[in-house]
Amino acid sequence: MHKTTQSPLTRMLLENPKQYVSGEMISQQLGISRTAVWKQIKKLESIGYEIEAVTKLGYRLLYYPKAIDHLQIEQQLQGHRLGNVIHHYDVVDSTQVIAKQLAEEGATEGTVVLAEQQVKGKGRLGRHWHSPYAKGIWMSVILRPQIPIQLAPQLTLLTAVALCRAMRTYSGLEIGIKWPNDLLYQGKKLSGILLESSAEDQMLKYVIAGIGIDANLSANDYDEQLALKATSLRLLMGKEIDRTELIQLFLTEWELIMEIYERSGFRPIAELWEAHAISLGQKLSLTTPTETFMGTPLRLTDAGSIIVQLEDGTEKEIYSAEMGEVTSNSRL
Ligand code: BTX
Repeated sequence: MHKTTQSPLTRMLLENPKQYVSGEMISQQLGISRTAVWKQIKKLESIGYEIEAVTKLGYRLLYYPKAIDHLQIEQQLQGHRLGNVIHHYDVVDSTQVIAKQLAEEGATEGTVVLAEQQVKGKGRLGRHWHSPYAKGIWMSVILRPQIPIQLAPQLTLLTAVALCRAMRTYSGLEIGIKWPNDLLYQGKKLSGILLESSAEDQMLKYVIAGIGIDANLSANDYDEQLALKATSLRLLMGKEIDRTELIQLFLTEWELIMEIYERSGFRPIAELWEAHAISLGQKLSLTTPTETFMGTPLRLTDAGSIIVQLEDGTEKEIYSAEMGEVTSNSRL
């Protein structure tokens, strides 16, 4: 479970916000060597603190992460379907693995697993999900939907709709969905969704919905490669994101969208999805497990696949593909 660190060094930096505290002063007050001070600074940086070091001036605290208050979320969501049991870890391999284990042990629907850091965060198709300490929302939620396995893609789209709406409400930014489940702002990825399911007799037994949100990552938290294609809400909004509030907002929105789905089926969800989509009506490249071709995604089907218009005008149904860059911005 998560604990907040309050070392004597943290207190010194916190007591002098926005000011430089010299290495010598820290070393004298704490009775440790300058090298030991530097090592402690590095340790703080590894748990999400952002500290500027300037020769002759010393260290200045630029940012420190506020912990997620999972008890507050649990309290607020008592009686709700999602989020009234939260397991909050410090550092884990992947929240997906822990949630799967809990699901196998019979954990109820809506159980949430949160971690401050993931060292083996999972993306789709074996890709890695970068999950630095205390900077994002890295969570997995156990769902127990009573639907046949072939409808699982609908859940991914439903989750993307709920997440997109919650992030739009929180940020006021026109965040959009790129099929099937990337949330982007001006071409940069802010969030990823990974659904893993277990089935029995063609019915879903449980689904582990993994949600990664780049809430408070700074530019330094991305390597060169990722900086080209990813960004965080904090970078876009210029202020710290309250992770507790955003998680609560998302879980509430998600529950609402699930109720619409159960009451009225997938059509209203597909309409919401299309209204938030940024990949419809744009010509782009599509890479399926077997080929890459150009096409213009037109609409969602009720199975959660997408109808793409090919260059010769014919239409093709796509179940799984990576969408490339938009090559023409002429919407149909
Ligand atoms: P995806 O396969 O669509 O996206 C993975 C790709 O996204 C990577 O190859 C990389 O290019 C890029 N990427 C990696 N990390 C980040 C990041 N932090 N921000 C933006 N882009 C990134 C999407 O997979 C599904 C991700 C689900 C992550 C959650 S976190 C909680 C849960 N636990 C877990 O292990 N995975 C899920």
